[in-house]
Amino acid sequence: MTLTTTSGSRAALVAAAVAITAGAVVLAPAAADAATTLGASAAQSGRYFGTAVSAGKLSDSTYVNILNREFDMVTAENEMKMDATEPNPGQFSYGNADRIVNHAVARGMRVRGHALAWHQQQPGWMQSMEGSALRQAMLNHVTQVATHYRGKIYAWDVVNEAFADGSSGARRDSNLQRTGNDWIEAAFRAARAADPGAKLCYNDYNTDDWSHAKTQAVYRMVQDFKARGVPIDCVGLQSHFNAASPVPGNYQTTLQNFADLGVDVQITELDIEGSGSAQADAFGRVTRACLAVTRCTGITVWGIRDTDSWRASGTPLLFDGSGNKKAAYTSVLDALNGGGTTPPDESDGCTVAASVNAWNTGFVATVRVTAGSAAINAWTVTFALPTGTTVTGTWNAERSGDSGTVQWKNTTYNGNVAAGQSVEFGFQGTGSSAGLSPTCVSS
Ligand code: 9MR
Repeated sequence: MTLTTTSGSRAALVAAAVAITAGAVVLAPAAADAATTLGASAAQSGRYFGTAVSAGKLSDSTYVNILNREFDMVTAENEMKMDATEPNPGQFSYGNADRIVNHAVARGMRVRGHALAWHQQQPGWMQSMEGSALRQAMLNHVTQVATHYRGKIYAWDVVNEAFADGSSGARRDSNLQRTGNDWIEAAFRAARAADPGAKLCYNDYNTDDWSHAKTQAVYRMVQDFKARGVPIDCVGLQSHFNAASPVPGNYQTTLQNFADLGVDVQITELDIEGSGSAQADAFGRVTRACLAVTRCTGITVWGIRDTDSWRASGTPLLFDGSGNKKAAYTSVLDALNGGGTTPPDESDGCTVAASVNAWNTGFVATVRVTAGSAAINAWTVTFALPTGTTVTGTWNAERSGDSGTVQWKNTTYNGNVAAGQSVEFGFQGTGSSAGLSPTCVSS
């Protein structure tokens, strides 16, 4: 079987006999029709625009005015977490969370639930638990809280931040993880049983860059859940960005690759430290990346004014401390209204396409790297290979690894590629070539 695909972005999806979801076509409304709020402009393409909300600020009129005017989705910033909702074992406390939900529902806004199970912000009594008693307490918590809010939640962050940072690709060590590797799927099954109408999401940070081990690890878990019928509907990318962790050039690729697993993708806690046009450009890029991915269903920013932020000194939000719209706000609004330009680093750089000749025990892949609108000097192509697949040979590239996440870099003679031109390399492998989704990064 030979199958070739290309994509218009840095990555191409290559799949043998697997349907490929195309990117969304975003129709730009005529200028006269452009919506004037974040929620209304997102709604033009069927998406939502949300914010984290603190119950304690619902008496602040500036805050509430912006909330009611701009947003059509809310997330309780802290009020639905385990410590807030179950301060004592089996004794549930919903006062502050209910205030947020009631505020939203009364105004036709929807609610993202955050979060049913997490290693942080556990109540004291749970922090000291381990083993089967903790597993039972966690499942009871998921069941009780999801049942209390049954029918009122658009999407639940069922499990939050369960993977380790760094290059291990491992689960994060925690008391919940030590109850057994199946704790995440157990939480999802309990949530589905309690509220069958809510979308069930896995939510994490540092999962924005497609080449990061943590991103790959979450991708594999979602792929595995879908394959085994574990109920999962969405992946939340928190997307907390700053100078040390900027919006990656392959962000749209990451969104698309998760979406291609058959889940919705949501940007769940967006904030970008900075100011002025640099910050505005970054917010615009994130917004356009979501708009370009059909199953990226909405964006939530992690607070309203800079002064409401968990990292206020980085001024990472869309409104200043006085509630004025920042350049970042205008950039997001323009993007939602179909304006703005393609992010430069999505049209520069490289794209990758592969054709696969497969037989029952192995395959040969011929991989084509194409430079974008500018020449490139070096390229790296990453494949996340299926479990059990091993690379046995490579030509015209330098390879690291032979299974799992494998990278091919240019050799001394094929790193320089003129704008719009291509080079080819190839590899041979044993095992399955199904579902391959290579990405390309260049410099
Ligand atoms: O913004 C939240 C802050 O008020 C809390 O003190 C903090 C406690 O862990 O949690 C913050 O929200 C986090 C969210 O729940 C999960 N992703 C990271 C967010 C920022 O830390």
